[in-house]
Amino acid sequence: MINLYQFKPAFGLPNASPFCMKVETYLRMAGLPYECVNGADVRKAPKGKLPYIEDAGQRIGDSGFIIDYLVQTYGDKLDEYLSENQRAQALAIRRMIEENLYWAAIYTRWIEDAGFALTREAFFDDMPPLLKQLVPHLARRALRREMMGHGMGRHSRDEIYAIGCRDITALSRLLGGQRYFMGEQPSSLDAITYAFIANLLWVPVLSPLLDEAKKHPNLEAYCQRMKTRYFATATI
Ligand SMILES: N[C@@H](CCC(=O)N[C@@H](CS)C(=O)NCC(=O)O)C(=O)O
Repeated sequence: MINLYQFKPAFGLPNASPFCMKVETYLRMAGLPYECVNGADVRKAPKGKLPYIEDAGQRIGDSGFIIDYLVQTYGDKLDEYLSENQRAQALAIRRMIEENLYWAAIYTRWIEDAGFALTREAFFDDMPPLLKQLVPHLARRALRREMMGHGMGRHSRDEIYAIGCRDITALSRLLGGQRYFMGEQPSSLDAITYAFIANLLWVPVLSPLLDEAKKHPNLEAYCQRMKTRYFATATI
């Protein structure tokens, strides 16, 4: 059995970490049996971040390496039909989402005061009182530093939202009227696009990113399609 170590579910989503939700979505799409270990300890993760998995005595960190491992071990159930060119396009879309849009989303949840109030409640509500006072602020400070290191944190609020909104518009154009991002058939890219778009659209954190996502009805319809197809049996 594959064990998926992740944060506890929040905001009514399978996971409020899009990287954790990406791996769970992939496991469901590929039809691989798994169990979630919610509320996992980040300090025990091989790369100091969640998600990670344990399978056949191995621990693998990083959502991308996890999917590589699953493909090598259990076969490429989702992407067999993709051409080399489509694989290259999927990689470019993935990088835009994970390495750029993600940081604009982090700004809405962790740096903006209103977003931070909701994030704090969602992630840390069950901590003992003293830790609940301290840990969210330490996490916020760490993310502020990471955002500076990445470069996104050096931009103004307006610039960050302009950058993020462009990515959302691009995603809507790339999807167009297709059922899935690579066409009429799902691919592993959909585990990423679904996890990240749902984490913008279906989270109560208000921001220009949410406003932009709502302007593109194909994104909402797409998330509903993915949820119905892969999470119909889930409690969340
Ligand atoms: N490249 C990693 C990114 C994972 C990641 O950023 N995880 C965040 C949550 S979304 C995390 O664990 N943060 C906790 C920390 O940095 O202490 C992946 O693809 O899994």
